[in-house]
Amino acid sequence: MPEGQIVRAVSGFYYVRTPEGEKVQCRARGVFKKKNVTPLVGDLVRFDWTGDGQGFITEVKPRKTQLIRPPIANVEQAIVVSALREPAVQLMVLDRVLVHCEKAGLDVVLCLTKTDLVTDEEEIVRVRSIYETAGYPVVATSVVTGEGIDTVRQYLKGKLSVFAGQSGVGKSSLLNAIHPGFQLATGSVSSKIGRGRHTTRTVEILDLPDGGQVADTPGFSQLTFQGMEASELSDCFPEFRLRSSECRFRGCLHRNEPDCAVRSAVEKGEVDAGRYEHYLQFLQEVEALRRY
Ligand SMILES: Nc1nc2c(ncn2[C@@H]2O[C@H](COP(=O)(O)OP(=O)(O)OP(=O)(O)O)[C@@H](O)[C@H]2O)c(=O)[nH]1
Ligand SMILES: [Mg+2]
Ligand SMILES: [Zn+2]
Repeated sequence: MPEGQIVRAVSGFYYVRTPEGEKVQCRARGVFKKKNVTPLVGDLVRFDWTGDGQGFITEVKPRKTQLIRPPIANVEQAIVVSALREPAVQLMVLDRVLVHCEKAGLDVVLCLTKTDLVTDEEEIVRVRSIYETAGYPVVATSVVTGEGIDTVRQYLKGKLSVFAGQSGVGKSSLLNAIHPGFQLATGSVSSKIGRGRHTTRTVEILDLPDGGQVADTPGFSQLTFQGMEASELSDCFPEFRLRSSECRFRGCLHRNEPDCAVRSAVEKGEVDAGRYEHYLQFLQEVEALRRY
């Protein structure tokens, strides 16, 4: 039975790329709906030919990783994209995206875009240092000056990576700068509300000329912590994860517990106070979701 990878999904159709490079338009059998499995872009699947050059998916192979937003399977690395301007940096939104990528077990590279619009260099240094201290590689980029583009290109080599971030932060623009052959549509940012216009509508896996694959994805607006446990949340902050074995209590939530290594690191300025505040906010959200 032929096999391949779903590289794109549009209104009930899945585009499966075979090892020979053929793209086959497939439907998924009703059986997946019953099992409550929805095939995702990135899934490795088996399919049957339907006779008219199309196929139907009969089996989805076990996933190595799975991200809900954006919906994609089997990526190893997330390039989390956040603009410095237009839209302005929103660290709480950024931390939400990072938590979701950590929960999915992905390697993360943080990309701060549109440096050409920032006159205050200090601001870039400040944001960069927050996330480098947390343990993330950070690249500042501009498609106008070309800053950082080659660095991002290096991170993408030989892997399947997903570009994730809010609408308008410049994911598709960055991908076009990395490989002009992609010719992805890009959109303007509304000056009234400072948000993107959801130009990219589908998740799509693209091949890079130097090896590796990238998925461009639509920007999302809402990210909740549905299905997350309080204990999982603290592990989604790498700088907390690193210190939690030093807390007095196992399963410490780093809130009011005595002798908490995370809180003491916040007091010493070794863990960013803003990240810690966001954690406390997320923890409340997680607890509220579990109550209802
Ligand atoms: N000045 C400047 N503008 C940029 C840069 N990167 C992207 N833009 C602009 O930002 C706007 C949004 O870019 P897109 O690439 O469409 O953003 P996106 O993240 O793909 O947005 P969605 O597809 O809606 O999720 C466009 O007007 C781009 O020209 C940059 O480095 N500098
Ligand atoms: Mg886009
Ligand atoms: Zn603690």
